[in-house]
This record gives sequence, C-alpha cells and structure tokens, in this order.
Amino acid sequence: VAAPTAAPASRRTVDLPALVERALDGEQRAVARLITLVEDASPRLREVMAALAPHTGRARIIGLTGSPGVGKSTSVAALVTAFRAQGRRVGVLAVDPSSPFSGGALLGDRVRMQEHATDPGVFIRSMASRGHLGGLSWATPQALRILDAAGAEVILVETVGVGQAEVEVASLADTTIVLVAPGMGDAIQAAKAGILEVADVFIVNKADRDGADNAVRDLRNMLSYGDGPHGAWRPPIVRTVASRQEGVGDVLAAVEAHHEWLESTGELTRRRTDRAAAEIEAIALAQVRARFGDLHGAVALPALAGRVVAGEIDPYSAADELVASVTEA
Ligand SMILES: Nc1nc2c(ncn2[C@@H]2O[C@H](COP(=O)(O)OP(=O)(O)OP(=O)(O)O)[C@@H](O)[C@H]2O)c(=O)[nH]1
Ligand SMILES: [Mg+2]
Repeated sequence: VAAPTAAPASRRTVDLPALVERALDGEQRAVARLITLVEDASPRLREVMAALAPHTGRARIIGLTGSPGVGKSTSVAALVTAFRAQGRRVGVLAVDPSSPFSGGALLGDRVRMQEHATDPGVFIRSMASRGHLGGLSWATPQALRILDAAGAEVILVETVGVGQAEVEVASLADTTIVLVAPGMGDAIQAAKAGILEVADVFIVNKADRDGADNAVRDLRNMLSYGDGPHGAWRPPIVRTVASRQEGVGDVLAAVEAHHEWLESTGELTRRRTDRAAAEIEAIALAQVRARFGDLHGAVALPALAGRVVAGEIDPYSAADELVASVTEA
C-alpha cells in the first residue's frame, strides 16, 4: 500500500534548480511544472522567480479579450500559426479567473490548439487563478515571467469569462486586442464594460457574416477619432475571419505598428513599470493577508474584535494594532 504522503513528499523533494535550468532551455514539461507552482501558490516560487529574473523582460505580451464565442481562441490559434511562420517562439496562456470549473471553454481551446501542441516552439498553458490570494493580478504575471524566461518571444493571453477580468488582463499586456463580432451588439457592450478604452487594436472577427460593416461603423462612431493629443495612438480596426486565417496578417501588422509606437514614445517602459508596481503590490498584499490569516485562528484578531464589540476600542485603532502586528512580525 502506497503511503498517502507520497505525492506531497515527491513534490517537496523536487530539484528546483534543475527544473529551472530545463525551463530556461525551453523544455515544455519543465515550463508546465513551474506554472503549476504558480497555480498552487507554492512557497518555492520565490526561489523560482529569483532564478528567472535575469532572463525576463524580452517577451512581447499580447492580451485578447471580448465576449464569449467572439473567436478569441480561434484568433489565438491563427496568430500562433502566423508568428510561427515568422520563426518566433510563442507562449499561449488561457486564464480562467472566475469559473470554478475550467471545463468546456478551455477544453475546446485545447482541441483547437492541437495542431500546435507538438511544436517545440509553442508553449500552451491554461491556468485557473480563482481562489488565489490576489487572484489574477498575482498569478498571471508570474506565469508570464516563466514563459518569458523560457524563451517565448510573443505571449498571447486569452481570458475566459467576462467583466472586470477583461480590463484587468488588459493591464497585464503590452498590446491589448479587443474582439467584436457582427450582430452581437459587442461594440456597445464593450463600451459599457469600459473595454473600448483599453483596446490598442480592434478585431472585427467573423467578417464572413452579415453586419461586419455595421460593427466597424459602430466602433468608429464610439471611438471618436480626431480627439486626443498629437502622437496619441489610434486603435486600428482590423477585419478577420479567424477560422480561415483571413486578415491575420493585418492583425500582425497592427500589433507590430503598436509595438513600434510603444517603443518610440517610451510607453512600453511606462506600461511595464506600472505592471511591475502592481505585481509587487499584489505580492505584498498577499503576504500581509496571509499573516492576517495566521492571526485569524490565533489570538490577535478575535481578541481585537471582542474589544471593539465591548466598546473598549474603536475599529480604526484596532486596525492600526493589527497592521502593526503583521508588519512587525
Ligand atoms: N463564421 C465564423 N466562425 C468563427 C470565426 N472565428 C471563430 N468562429 C467560430 O466561433 C465559435 C467560437 O470561437 P472561439 O474561438 O471558441 O471563441 P472564444 O471567444 O474563444 O470563446 P470563449 O473562450 O468561450 O469565450 C467557434 O465555433 C469557431 O469556430 C470566423 O471568423 N467566422
Ligand atoms: Mg476561448
């Protein structure tokens, strides 16, 4: 009978430096295992990130967002094909920030990604970040660092699910692509959700369907071109039929133009610095929150709460005491 502790024990004895070396060599299995450490919020991530740091900062990060079924995964697959044709190594990260089950959508993606699955120049990984301390903003940047260090020159990030996560993922990318499709009222939905502002490039996908012209027109109307300071970036609108690889070259050209604009204006450095600041903050807050958690079962927080209930202390002073106790720990 196998000892029930076998799995955790083998996990603990993992030769991390060797795993990191293999990931740096671009070995897919090693990359996958490191990203699993992110999903598990492993305490050994600190070690991994320290070893990877000198090898990061090269990858271009492209986020794709848009309503369910608009064609994000199909577009990701089409873009992977196009980037591979240019000889670039590509990482794909599908993030599921909300759903408790990473079922259907991600499974569908895996099927669509089949043609790329055996290509050693493509890293594909889906990740559930739900339930993490700090959630998406904590886990995604770390997975991106791993892919970056492993040699992915371009990383495509697709979010599954709608809402705040879309805007959040946009803040993780150098270039954010917002997809809409004809007849879905997408442009209006996107405007409502505050997604128009985060778009660097628009794709009107499913241009083989009726209403593509209307979708382009809706977007143009809402974008109010002509405003904005001289030299500001104006998000181009590209039509695609992702399922037939049509228009993908135009998307690549738009992404390239945006990258050149980012570099020439210093915006790339600004965005990456903002991102690093958000990442540091997320890690720091997770650490503080973990210490609060330790105190939940212990004396400090329940004792403080009791004193607040008894009217011995006000909640602000109690919070001060709690913060002082965790930051001095
Ligand atoms: N007609 C047409 N169908 C397309 C096109 N692109 C994608 N589709 C189809 O649209 C459906 C949804 O595509 P997906 O790529 O899974 O869309 P998604 O945005 O990733 O969907 P979720 O991840 O579930 O939000 C699939 O059946 C695709 O084959 C296109 O350009 N034209
Ligand atoms: Mg998808």
